[in-house]
Amino acid sequence: MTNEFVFATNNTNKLKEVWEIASGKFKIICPADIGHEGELPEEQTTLEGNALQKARFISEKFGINCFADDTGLEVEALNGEPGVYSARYAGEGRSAKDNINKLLLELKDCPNRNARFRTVVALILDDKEYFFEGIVEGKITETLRGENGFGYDPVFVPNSFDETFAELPAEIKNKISHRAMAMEKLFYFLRHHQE
Ligand code: ITT
Repeated sequence: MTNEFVFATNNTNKLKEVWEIASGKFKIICPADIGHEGELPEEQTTLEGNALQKARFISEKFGINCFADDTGLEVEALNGEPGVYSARYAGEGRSAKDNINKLLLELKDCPNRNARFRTVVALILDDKEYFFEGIVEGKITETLRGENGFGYDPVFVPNSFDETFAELPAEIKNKISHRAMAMEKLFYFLRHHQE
């Protein structure tokens, strides 16, 4: 089996993380590398649905195997929100800072800061579909801390750590994160498939 795969994402931060997680195991390329420019559709109401829609879009357009990741921040006190709507929590086209500010406002004076990141990876391999999930539990801080990472990383402290994902070095995030868990399952599956 080839060890080159297309990761159907337009998020360069995700791509960099997956390069690091996959290093030495698989060569990961992105839609632009095979000539796709522009948005990937994600119009579903679940992480599974969106991951599958992005993977199918590239797989059908180019007739290739590929995988996609959809990720959400699920906050206990907000009944799992923003979840699948994490990217546009503060509204369509708003920045990560806007999303974080809305989150901190919603949680103002709320003692329950429990939250988790959940990543669902959808893989299309020889016309079959497979899913892999990764979850990291943690807490939402009161203020933004750190410059590393992206998205909600400055306000998320994974359990067993004192630092946010944006304060931790990338090597640590990429060992313990939701994305690392889901990708390790994907790469394990790919290594053992058709053995
Ligand atoms: P693609 O669909 O092109 O892969 P995206 O940025 O739209 O990229 P998602 O829909 O999966 O990706 O992301 C949902 C939101 O969650 C978005 O606001 C991200 O910034 C945020 N997010 C995803 N992974 C994250 C991580 O590891 N740390 C912090 N925030 C993250």
